[in-house]
Amino acid sequence: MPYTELPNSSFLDFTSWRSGASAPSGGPVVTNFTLNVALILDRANDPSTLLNANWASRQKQLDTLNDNGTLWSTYGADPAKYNQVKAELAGLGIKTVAQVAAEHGAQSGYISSAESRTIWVQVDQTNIDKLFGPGFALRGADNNWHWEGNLSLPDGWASTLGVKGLWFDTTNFNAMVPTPGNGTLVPLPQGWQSPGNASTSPTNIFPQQIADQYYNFPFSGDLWNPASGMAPQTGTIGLVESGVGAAVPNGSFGALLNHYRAQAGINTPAQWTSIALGGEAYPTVQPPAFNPAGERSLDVGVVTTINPQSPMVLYAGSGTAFGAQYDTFTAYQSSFWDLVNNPSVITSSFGFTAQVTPGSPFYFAAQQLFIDAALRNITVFNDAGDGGSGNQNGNGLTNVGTSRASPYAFMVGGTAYSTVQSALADETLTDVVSQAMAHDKATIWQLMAGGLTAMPNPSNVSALLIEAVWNEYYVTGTTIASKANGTGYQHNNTGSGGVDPSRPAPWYQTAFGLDPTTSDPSALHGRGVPDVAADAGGNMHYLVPGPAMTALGPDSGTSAATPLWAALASQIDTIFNDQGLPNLGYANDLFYIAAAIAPGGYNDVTLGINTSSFTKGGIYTSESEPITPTGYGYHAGPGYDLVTGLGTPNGTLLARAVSAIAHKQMYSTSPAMLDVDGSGWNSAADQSLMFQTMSRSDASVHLGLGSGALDFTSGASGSFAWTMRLAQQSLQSDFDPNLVRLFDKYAHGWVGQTVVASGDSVSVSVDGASARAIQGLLTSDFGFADFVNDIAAVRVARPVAVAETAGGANDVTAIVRLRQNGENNLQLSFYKVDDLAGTVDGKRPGEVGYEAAAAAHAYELTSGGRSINGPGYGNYDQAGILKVDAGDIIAMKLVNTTTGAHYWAFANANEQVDGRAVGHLWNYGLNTWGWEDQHGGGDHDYNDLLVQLDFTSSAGHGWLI
Ligand SMILES: [Ca+2]
Ligand SMILES: [Ca+2]
Ligand SMILES: [Ca+2]
Repeated sequence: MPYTELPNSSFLDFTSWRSGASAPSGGPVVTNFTLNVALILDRANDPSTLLNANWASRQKQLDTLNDNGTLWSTYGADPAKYNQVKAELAGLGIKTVAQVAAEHGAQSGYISSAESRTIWVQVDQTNIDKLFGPGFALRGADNNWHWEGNLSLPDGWASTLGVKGLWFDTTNFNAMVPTPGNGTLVPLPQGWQSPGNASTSPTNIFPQQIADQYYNFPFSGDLWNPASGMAPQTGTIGLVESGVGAAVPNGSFGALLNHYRAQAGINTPAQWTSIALGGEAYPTVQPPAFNPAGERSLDVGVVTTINPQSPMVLYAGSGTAFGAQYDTFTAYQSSFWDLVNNPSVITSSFGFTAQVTPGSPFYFAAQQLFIDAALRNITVFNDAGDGGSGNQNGNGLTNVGTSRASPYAFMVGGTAYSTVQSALADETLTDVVSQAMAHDKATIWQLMAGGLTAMPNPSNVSALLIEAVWNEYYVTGTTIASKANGTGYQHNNTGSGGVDPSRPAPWYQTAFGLDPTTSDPSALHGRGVPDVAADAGGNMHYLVPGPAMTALGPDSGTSAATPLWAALASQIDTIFNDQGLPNLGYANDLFYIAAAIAPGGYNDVTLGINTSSFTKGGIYTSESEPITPTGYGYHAGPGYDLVTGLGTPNGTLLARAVSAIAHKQMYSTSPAMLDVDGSGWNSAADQSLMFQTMSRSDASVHLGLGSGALDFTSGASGSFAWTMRLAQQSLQSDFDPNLVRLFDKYAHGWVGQTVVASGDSVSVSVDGASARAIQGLLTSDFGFADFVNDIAAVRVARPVAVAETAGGANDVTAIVRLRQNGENNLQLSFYKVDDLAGTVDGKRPGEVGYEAAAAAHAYELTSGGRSINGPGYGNYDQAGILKVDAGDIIAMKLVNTTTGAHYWAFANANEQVDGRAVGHLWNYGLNTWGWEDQHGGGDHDYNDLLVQLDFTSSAGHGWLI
């Protein structure tokens, strides 16, 4: 039989992309082995159009395909081709692993089906050349095999039958790097390599305390505690636990799990099951060797305490029966294709062959694996890894695990969370702590972006102070050794993160304005990793069971951050279902849109690095081996960064944001603010638009609006002019009024406003230089877009809210959140307008009779009457607007009852100063605005009364109110 060579299928293509190692050659032929191989077929149809549609459209398409029963005949393998490959395998005398197992009256732990496009087969020394071509042989020593050249397959298998992917279930194909390598030494500073991980008083608490107290998860208190009878039934979470499953050396896993839950205050039994058809086993390894059982116990501990009502399914993968070696690929497949338990969320802290060459059959296998999860509507969380910028791969470059960095999975990085108590005992935080305790404004400003909600105070020991990159590397002389475990660059001490140059940045990163580029000399572009992050050790650890599910102790790693995020996604699924929405499924784009329109949903990590690139050989020592640090890495910074992604969660604010986005995509037909075409942005409606200017110095703003223009000069923004993140954070009831008042009276620039016609072009330039709406595609659906150049940012925004209600329902209660940062007495009312220009009963804003028309259409409030009083200087209050219908356009009016002045959201209804109508409103993102309560714009701080309208949280049980 003739064979065809597969391009890019060398041993190094499977194990060692970008390693710089020479291809292995020679060595004895392995003469006695069993190897299980996955043959992976192409899909019958290309799912790109479905996957590239927005979230709601994907959900609708999947719903239709599932209802028709055609999802897998469309996007699985062509059954005829699949069966043809099986027939030809039989002709070659190659058995599937399922056949081998059946001969023993058993089932294997593998997934083989036309839907999964996978056929797991077994070969040995007698027939491996029938699969991979005449003369093919495995070579090498025990446990360290290789092959020479490329693989081949029988003619037509790749080209006609679509066998495009291959994977191996073996631990005998190992990654290679040159020894010694030729990296250029970049000497390391002595001591701690990154701040915020050195506390002598770390916080060790149960995972649900971390989720509740520090990440504000939606289900806490009675909604968390199963004994209350009020805790919602959260969905099934799948845990990838390759090989180990639920194995324990002594006792029963279930009893030990329930004992741990009781220690954590959960007095109901866990629901759990283990899927391990090929067996599960308790490994015997000595620290610091990686113990998969410890990983398992960490995952289980985090999930079962944060979501005590979520059934857990542990996936051991192929196990060890019938030649299996429980490669994590097999455990992922078990979890994605579990049609019995149907987990809606999967978490994996287990990796597989990381450095896989793009364009290889191995890359195809891994890439398509995660598309299966997206098509099964499963949300996948993968740990970014614990090896820093080098990802424990000694090629001298920065690396991420390319095989698992799917755009259809969330990659989770690691931070180190410091309470006040931990920070006070951390020598690397001395400066920031003393500045914070002295209430230094610049320091507190940065800490608030990181989620600080209480004024720093040495006696408030358990409050958040700062969250930094998780990085426990410590250098003494030329020895790199974590103080906790003595290990260095080749072990688990800092969050991995960087750029996956094997694939382009996904559209949601590009639309977010990112162009992730490796910091090593190759400067390659690609997918940024991670997407999100959470506490992974350093100054805060998770109290979880040990490897044997017995001794309670602190543990950490991105392996802890990942199940924490999975638990949050499961809570959001529960809320979505309660609000009539489907599960999140593949939802990375929703979470990037949330970051663009509702950044208060994330704590921005801005401190720390993950540098750990290296080559083998040299004068430094890591794990008793000589290495050469090469100094390439990534640092946290404002906004998205390549160590902590979008940041760590403010779970409740994030859930509110993704709920609003999901309902909007699913049910709203109202126009975006701006549309984009080849020539630029255009107004998508007749509408009143505000033009808010933020700049470091005076700026001349020129707006091109159709055939007209609007020009104005804006003053410099104050150092602490409010950001949309702070405005949204301040609209939490427990946000400290002292923080609010500390940052009062910092001016914004000028806000211009005019009515723009549908179809009019909208362009912005500042000081003669054009500005780009970098995130406009993500934000314009939600009523604003920021045009940015080197000089200034001009936010184009609507002054009104469009009621995009849950399920598109009428007659709902909209939640109103208020925070006051003005000293006068204020009163706010809401009224329904007829169009986006603010017209009421034919009266335009500022026309005679407008005030009476607006009053006639004022909404009734849950607090009684048709206006609500400001809560007082620094304070918070919450109310509801009654009888809001889907699509209502809602405008606001502010009365300063101290001065008697009335202000409108439409500048031309307000006073004029120097011939210019004064804008009194400022947009702070998703249905959030701030008022300026003084004549002429006063101090221009636009935070005298912050107002947020929330149209979806009252749906269902109202868990997000
Ligand atoms: Ca950041
Ligand atoms: Ca003011
Ligand atoms: Ca103010």
